[in-house]
Order: sequence, then structure tokens, then C-alpha cells
Amino acid sequence: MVTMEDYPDIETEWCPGCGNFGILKAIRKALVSVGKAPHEVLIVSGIGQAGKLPHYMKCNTFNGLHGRTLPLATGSKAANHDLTVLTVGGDGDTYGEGGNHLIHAIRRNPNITAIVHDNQIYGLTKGQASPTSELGMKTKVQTHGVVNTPLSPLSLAVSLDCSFVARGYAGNIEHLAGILEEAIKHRGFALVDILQPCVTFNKLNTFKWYAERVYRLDEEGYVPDDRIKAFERSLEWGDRIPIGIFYKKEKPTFEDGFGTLGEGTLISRPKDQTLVEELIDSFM
Ligand SMILES: Cc1ncc(C[n+]2csc(CCOP(=O)(O)OP(=O)(O)O)c2C)c(N)n1
Ligand SMILES: [Mg+2]
Repeated sequence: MVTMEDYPDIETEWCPGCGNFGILKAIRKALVSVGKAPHEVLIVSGIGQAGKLPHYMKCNTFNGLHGRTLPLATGSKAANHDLTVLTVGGDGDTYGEGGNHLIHAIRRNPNITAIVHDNQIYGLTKGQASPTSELGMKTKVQTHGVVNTPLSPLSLAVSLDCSFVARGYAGNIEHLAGILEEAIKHRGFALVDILQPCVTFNKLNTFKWYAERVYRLDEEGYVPDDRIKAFERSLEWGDRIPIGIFYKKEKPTFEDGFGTLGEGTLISRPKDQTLVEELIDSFM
């Protein structure tokens, strides 16, 4: 049986009070709830404070380039579809540098869970505006305030018919762990955007700011099976901010599209180096 002891605490380099601690705890809890041991799990990340999370987990990890988390994870899943593959990235990593990959990962629908630490700021590089920073928010670079319209990641995902779309809050670990558990169990691409206060560089969207606004969709009897209703809720941002599962849909995964994967994982097949050499020679 998998327990929390299988995912021990490891010393971190995050600021005291960072929302990332809640996310780390919720990921561990969710993996224990779904009964996945460290050797069955791969966590892929890019660059950023969020991207450090795999360093603090005992499991398989792959730390790639900024914004390139999703292609790495999609390839890893195709190579070994027995692995439970999670990605972690910041709002910059996932929606800025990696925005193009997000669109196409949603279209491909690989069976992976994409977790976004959405602190509405570039944390690691010390506080520039990110794609989700609020209009008018002042930073050391945006000295007159943000002028670009913030991205609504959940609206984007629902518009692309993403097979699982959710938002959690780092200040409600139990609820977040429940969402992550559902996301991991879901067969297909699951986007979980997490409201994550950055106590050092985002003085606007604080724990207090979020706590005054978040409400749970499930407490309003919301059922996540209607794309139009999900889109409407995804636009809600202001005095009230919904958290929970917005949309869920069963559809074929990326891996389903490759019949050969039904014969076992690619990494378990015998390797024939001559085929690679023949392929390279054919380009000569
Ligand atoms: C291609 C590329 N562009 C820019 C950078 C510099 N850079 C490193 S982390 C980062 C921002 C990270 O912000 P986010 O993804 O939101 O993560 P956070 O630190 O807030 O968790 C930037 C711009 C980089 N390493 N690579
Ligand atoms: Mg960020």
C-alpha cells in the first residue's frame, strides 16, 4: 500500500509561506490516494519556481527547458504509457513560453495531468508580469501597470474541448488534492490551473485576496458536463472566482491513436540498432 511516507519531505528553496507548499502537499496526497508508488510516476517540469517542484519529490523526474514541459511529457508518455505522467509549470512556463505547446497538447489529448502554479507573475526572475497578471498591476518592469489583456487559461482550454479542465486553490489543500486525484484518474489531457499566491513578488493576489473571492463549484450543485456552461463559469473572475472541475469529457487519447502501443510500451520492445542506421543512411 502506498502511504505518505513513500513521498517524504525534501528540503526546498521556496520562500517561507509560498503557495507552492500547498501544491506540493496536494500532489503527494493525490498520488497516495490513487495508489501510485514513486517508481510508477514521472513528473516533468520546465524552468521557474514551479519548475523546481520535481526536485522536492521522490519519483522519476525530467527537468527540461522553459516552456517545453508538455512536449517532453507527451513524448515520455508515448515511450512508456504505463507511467503516470504529471507536468508542473508556472503560468509563464505554461501560458507564455509554452503557450503554443499547450494548444497542441490539448488537441492531442495525451493521458497526462498538467498542473499549473498560477501565481500571476514570473517568480523565479523576480517579478515581471506574466500572461495571467491583472490589467494595471504594477511591477518593477511594468512600472505604469500591465497593459496586455490577461489570458483566461480555462476559457482557452474549454474552447479547445480539453478533456478535463479544473481550477484549484493552493490555500485549500484538501479540495485541491481531490481535484488532482480526479485529474490523474481521468483518461486524457487534464489541465489543473492552481491559484498560487506568490508572497514575495505578487502583493496584489495574496492569500487574503483569493480567500475573499474563491467559491466551490461543487457546493453550488454544478455538474461539469456542459461545455457552454463551463465556458461561462471560466469567464467568471472578480468578486467571485470559481474553483473545482469545470469540464470533463471522455474522448480518445493520443496513445489510443497508435495501435502498436496496444502490444506493450515502446521501451519494453527489443531494440534493433540496424533499423536506426538504415534510416540515417537513407538521408545520405
Ligand atoms: C526560453 C526562456 N525564456 C526565458 C527564460 C528566463 N526565465 C526563467 S524562469 C522565467 C519565468 C518563470 O515564471 P513562471 O513560469 O510563472 O514560474 P514561477 O517562477 O512564477 O513559478 C523566465 C522568464 C528562460 N529560462 N528560457
Ligand atoms: Mg509564475
